[in-house]
Amino acid sequence: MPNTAKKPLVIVTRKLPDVVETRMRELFDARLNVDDKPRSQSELVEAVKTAQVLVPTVTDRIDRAVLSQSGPQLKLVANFGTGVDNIDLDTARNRGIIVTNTPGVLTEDTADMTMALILAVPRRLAEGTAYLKDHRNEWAGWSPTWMLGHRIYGKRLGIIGMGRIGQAVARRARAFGLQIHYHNRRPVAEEIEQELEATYWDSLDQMLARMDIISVNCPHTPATYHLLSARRLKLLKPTAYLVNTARGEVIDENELSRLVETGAIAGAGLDVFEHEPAINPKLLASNRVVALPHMGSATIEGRIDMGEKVIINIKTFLDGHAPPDRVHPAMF
Ligand code: 8YV
Repeated sequence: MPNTAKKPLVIVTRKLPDVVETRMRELFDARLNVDDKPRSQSELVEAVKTAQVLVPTVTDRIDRAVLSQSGPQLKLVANFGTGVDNIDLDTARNRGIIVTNTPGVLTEDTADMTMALILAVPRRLAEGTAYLKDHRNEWAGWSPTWMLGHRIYGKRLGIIGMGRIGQAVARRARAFGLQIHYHNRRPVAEEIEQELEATYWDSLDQMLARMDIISVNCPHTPATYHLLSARRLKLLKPTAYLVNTARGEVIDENELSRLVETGAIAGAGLDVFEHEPAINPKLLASNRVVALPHMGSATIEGRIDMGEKVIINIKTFLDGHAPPDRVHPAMF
């Protein structure tokens, strides 16, 4: 007998990898976004009025205004992404809507990109590439004193947020001879500290003032919004580099732009921005900044794994079980 049961309506806000979309079509009544045009707030409202499951991403603001108009059929918001700062978790909980995310599968890719920025900024990678492209016929060849950057071996790396990604960054950084320091809500397990030879700083202020490179790897939550405030950014050494592959909102971008422009810090490697996709023009104008368009998890393998996680969360939930990646507001 063919299965004639009506498939659940799952609305996906952005284009996902083909294999993920194909599987979603098989399992669900999947409304996809094949031309990948970001949904407006009113389109998101329309979606939550009809969908049983909504699959948003970082570019969708699933805020109170949207969620408070959801119909009673909306039971699950299965985010395609690990960060859930795009979703109002309290409103979701109050309306009995479960939220899931995709942790774990983008850890290594994001840590790779963080390491790439830790190398790229002090060693002036982007500047060197841009020089060759823009001055193809002018390069006079090697010079002992030209394009000098700074050594990272032996320097102090301060990681803010020692979760999965922070630890994966620390493992890589150790292989490059960096000394690992970190600030976290609480110290990590002793065996992890020992493995990473990591030093815990209870005081973020004190850590900031003593590091050569700072890497932001914590989620954006109300508690971490502008954690690197104007006051704290001023604590950085003038020789320090700042790398952010987490969320732009953790740093006061205006103040950072000012410090970079005036040379009050040595440089920044940024994959995320406070008002994405807008970027403070001072950052883009500076040679001291390597800027990337939010590419931390941008590998085809990572995005397929994220899609697979979304499907497992939806399927498990629809089958009446607890989805593996349920997000509780208290987690953040
Ligand atoms: C994702 C990310 O690509 O998962 C996250 O939290 O920052 C990114 O790497 C994006 O969020 C997709 O929603």
